[in-house]
Amino acid sequence: SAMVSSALAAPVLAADMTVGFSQVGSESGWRAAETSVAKSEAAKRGITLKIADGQQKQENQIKAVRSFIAQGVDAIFIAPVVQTGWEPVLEEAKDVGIPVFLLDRAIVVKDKSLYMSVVTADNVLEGRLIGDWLVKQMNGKPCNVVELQGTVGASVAIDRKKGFTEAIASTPNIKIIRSQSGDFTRSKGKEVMESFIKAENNGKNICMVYAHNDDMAIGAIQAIKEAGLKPGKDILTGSIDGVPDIYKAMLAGEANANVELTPNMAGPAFDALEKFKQNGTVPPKVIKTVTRLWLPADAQSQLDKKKDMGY
Ligand code: GYE
Repeated sequence: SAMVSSALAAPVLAADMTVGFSQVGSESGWRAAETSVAKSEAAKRGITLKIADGQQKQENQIKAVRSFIAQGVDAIFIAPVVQTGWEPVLEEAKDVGIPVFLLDRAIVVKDKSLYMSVVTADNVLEGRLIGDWLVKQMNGKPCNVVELQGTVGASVAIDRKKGFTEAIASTPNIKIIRSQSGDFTRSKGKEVMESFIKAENNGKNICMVYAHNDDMAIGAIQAIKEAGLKPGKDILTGSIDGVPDIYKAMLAGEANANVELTPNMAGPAFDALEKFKQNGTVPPKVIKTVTRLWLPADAQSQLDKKKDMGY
C-alpha cells in the first residue's frame, strides 16, 4: 500500500541505528583514544554503539562480528588486528546485507565488495615522513637505526616499515641494524629496546630508534635512560600517533620527531554510513585521514590540542 511504501522510503534516522564495533584491544594510548572518540561520535549522532574488545586476537574479533550479525546490527566496524583471514566472516555479513567499515587498519581480500570502506591514514607516508626527517637530520653522517615494529601481520606495521625503508633506501649512511616487534605496547617496546641496547655496545652503536607507535617509543625512552644514555640526544627517536606523552617527552628534550594520527576514525565512518542508509550514497573505498610530521617546537601546541581529542 501507499502507506507502506512511503514508510520504506523514509530516511533511516541515526537515532534508530545500532553499530557493532570490533575493536583490536587496548594496547596503546592512541587505541584508547580511538575507542573513546568512537563513543562520543556515536552519542553525538544518537547512534547506539556496541564495542567488543578483541584483546589482540583475531579469533575474538571474528566471534564478535558473528555475534553482531546474530544481533542484526545496522552496520559493523572492525579495526582488524591482522590483515589476512577475514573472508569467511565478511561473507557472512555480506550475505545478510550488513555493511562493514574498517577502521585504522586495512585488510587483504580479493573481493573488495566484502567491505564498504576503510577509514585510515596513509601509513606508508607516516613511515616515509620519519625516514625523510632522519635523512635530513643526518645530512650524510652515519646512523644505525633500530626499529620497533608494530603487531606482526598488521597492515600498519607492514606499511610503516615500508615507508621508512623507502625513505632511507638511497642513503647508505643510514642503516636499520635491528628490527623486532614490540606489539605496539609500552612494556614490549621497553623490553625489546633493552635487548637492542645490550646487543649494541650498551646502546653506543645505536643512533636512532624508529618506533611504529608512540607507546613503544616511550618504552624505548625509558630503556635508554635506564642504560645511562640520553634519549633525544644520544639516541634519537621517531614515532607515530601523537599521544600526549610523546609531546611531553619532546618538551623534555627526550623525543625528536612525531607523525600525528587522528584518533577519530569512527566519525568519518558514521558519516559515510548515515549517507549510505539515507540515500544509498556509496562512500569511497578508502577514506583518508590527514598525516602530519611534528617536531619539538610544535609539541606544546600539539599537547594543548590533544586535550580536546578524547585522550
Ligand atoms: O598507531 C597504534 C595502535 O592501527 C593505527 O594501532 C593503529 C595503530 C596505532 O596500537 O598505536
